[in-house]
Amino acid sequence: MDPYGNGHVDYRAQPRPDGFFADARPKSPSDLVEYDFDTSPVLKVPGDWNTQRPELLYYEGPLWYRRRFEMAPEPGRRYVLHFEAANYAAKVAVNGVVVGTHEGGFTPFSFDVTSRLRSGANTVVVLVDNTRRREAVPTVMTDWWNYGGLTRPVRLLDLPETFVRDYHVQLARGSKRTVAGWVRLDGPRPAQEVVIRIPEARVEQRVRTGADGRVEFRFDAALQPWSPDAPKLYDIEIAAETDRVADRIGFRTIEVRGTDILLNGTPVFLRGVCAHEEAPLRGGRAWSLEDARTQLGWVKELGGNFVRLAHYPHNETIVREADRLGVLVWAEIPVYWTIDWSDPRPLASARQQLAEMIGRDRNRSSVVLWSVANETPISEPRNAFLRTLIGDARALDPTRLLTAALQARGEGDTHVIDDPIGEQLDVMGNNEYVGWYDGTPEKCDRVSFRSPWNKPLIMSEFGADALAGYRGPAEQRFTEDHQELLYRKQIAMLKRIPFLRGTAPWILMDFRSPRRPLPVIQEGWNRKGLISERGVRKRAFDVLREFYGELLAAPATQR
Ligand code: GCB
Repeated sequence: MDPYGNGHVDYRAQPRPDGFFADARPKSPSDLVEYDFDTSPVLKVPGDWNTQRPELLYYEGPLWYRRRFEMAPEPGRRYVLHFEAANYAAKVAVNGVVVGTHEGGFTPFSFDVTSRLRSGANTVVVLVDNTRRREAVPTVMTDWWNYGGLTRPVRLLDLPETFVRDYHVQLARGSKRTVAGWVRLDGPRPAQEVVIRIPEARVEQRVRTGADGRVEFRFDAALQPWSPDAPKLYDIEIAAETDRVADRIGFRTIEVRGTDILLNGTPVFLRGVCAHEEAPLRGGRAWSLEDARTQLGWVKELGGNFVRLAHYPHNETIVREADRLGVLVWAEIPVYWTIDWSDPRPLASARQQLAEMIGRDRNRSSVVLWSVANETPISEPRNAFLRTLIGDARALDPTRLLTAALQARGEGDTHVIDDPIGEQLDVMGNNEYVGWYDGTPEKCDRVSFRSPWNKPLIMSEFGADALAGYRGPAEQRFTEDHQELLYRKQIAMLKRIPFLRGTAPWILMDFRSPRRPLPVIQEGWNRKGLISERGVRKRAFDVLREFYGELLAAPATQR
């Protein structure tokens, strides 16, 4: 832990060329070296630092990681150091030389370290800094824990000199049988023959990359569509001359027609719930397959077919597990609340995070919605900011639907969803807390929603805090009984919205938030979970499950 950044700036606050990146040890008894990784505390990677040591629970600042390893790099190979995420800013050195930096806490990045590795002992030093900053995305104000560190796996990839850098294999927009995509090779032999194979569908497509390493392709195939009912995945192989990669990919279409969302051409209602990336039971940032299975298992137990992975890109494991289990995903970037819209730095960061999220998950059939923002206050600079993100998302991925969690404008008991950004989106998301921040649960009996945009609406948040096990009269806030009443009233209200095509109440599980100090009840936790952080289901869980059971039984609903 290095709260004053002593490892990279000196006492005049000037950069230190001899900083901790050198991983030095005293060469003689008289040598002054005021740090020592060998005897420093040990942290597990992957994992946030906050939940690993009590003194790190609230820590926000620079922290250093060092890892030594032995290897024998082979000539003609490429070595890439790959981070699935580091929150928030990371600076990486290999054998004392800085190889790169990255900002943004929830998306992957990598550095080619081929020329830096040696035969024998190697050292990697990573400075991770989760200081909240005005110009960062998210900015200083959120309602979640600022878990710091190497929160997801880090790998050293051993690759051929020319390797498959990236690929896109999905159905062409609106088509049920035309697969459209591209492959990109990286390395000194960019022009190669590439074979795309889907053995189960008898696909073997040969293409040639150009001098830029890229090739686009299109072919027809008879493919069983992926859906929550039948999450069919196909083994795919992309075989270039010097490298081959394997993946499991599902094929489905997702479109909007009027106020309907069409999955594989059939209207679907998204029976969902929001989730933070917080580990059930053990606490801290989630990253493992077990975490993903617990969370998605709960979504399934609710009778759900949809999850909103709020408020930033979650780990790739849960998205892949959603592919496998058949759960539709809303994925979002942390453009949240109070970004400084006129500062070019947050815009650049948001664009980068959006591109990195789409780049990672573009082949996941579970992901049907990209969301560009949450509860951002309307203004011309904000609208321009979001329009830029929407333009980027459409250019990067023309196959998926775009949304954002908006906030309606109250006209008495009528809530009007007319945020100008709604016009640019395919699906409107709307967060509302009628009965919690906005009146008492009875208010739900009176409220109605309308919108000038003829588009589907997902109620992307609603809910109430309740402490698991706290019982009392239904008007007593924070009791399970109050939360239960609110869910009943909310559901009755939601059923009256003719253009409603999905619901994602806030939230699956209680999560840590420094904004929630209420003693006894909150103790640093946002208690709007349907399940406590210890896995206890609250009464509202059953209310939502009943509602989703009813929807499942309704003939027009696709499961
Ligand atoms: C919201 C936010 C969410 C908060 C939630 C709450 O509107 O989008 O991040 O945690 O309300 O509990 O207040």
